[in-house]
Amino acid sequence: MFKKRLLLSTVAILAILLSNFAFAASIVNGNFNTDLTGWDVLTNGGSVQWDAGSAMLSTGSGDAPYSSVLVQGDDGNFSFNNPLLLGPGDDFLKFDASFLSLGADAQETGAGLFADNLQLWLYDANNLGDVLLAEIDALTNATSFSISLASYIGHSVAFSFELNDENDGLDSKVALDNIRLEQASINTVPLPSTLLLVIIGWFGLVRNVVRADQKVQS
Ligand SMILES: [Ca+2]
Ligand SMILES: [Ca+2]
Repeated sequence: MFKKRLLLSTVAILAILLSNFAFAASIVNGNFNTDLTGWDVLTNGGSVQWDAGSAMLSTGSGDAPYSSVLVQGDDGNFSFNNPLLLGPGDDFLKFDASFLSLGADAQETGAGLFADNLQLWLYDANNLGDVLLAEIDALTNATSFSISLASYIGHSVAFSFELNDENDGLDSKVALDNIRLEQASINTVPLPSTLLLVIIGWFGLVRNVVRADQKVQS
């Protein structure tokens, strides 16, 4: 009897542990070690290619919004076949982005008000609101970026990196790498009170089983 209760309580603890830690999402192939597996690509005058362990987005001749797009969680057509469900621990989206100029584009007049730029969009699979998480000018010197996702836990989303080719007279490219979801701090996750109570009860059952065995043996 005691052993049966012990087994049931152990199963309950495992279920609670899994329910608390199984919901964090993860970016598939965010380090682009060998290819662009896990990502969908769309281009409109630009290009997206795997290059030496990163994803290389480039603008092309003329200017076009969203000249090259790399997206995960959606195929680019908002069908959301494989959205990322953000859960506890998905506190930040972090990535590296290194920009390089491709020089003058003779098809651009340079009359535009904006430089080529990379936009990072969060698209919500359930129409709870799409969000422009970041807009990074191609002339920036920064290479590492961290975006808080605290407001979007529980949402099913797609992340879309979109390189815009503005009429600035130039073409640009950006190497994306190390795209990942990170927890704010791995040392500050409190144990839910219900889980603590179950663990305490489990130790009580173990003690009773040991005592019962000792009685049988004596
Ligand atoms: Ca261009
Ligand atoms: Ca341009």
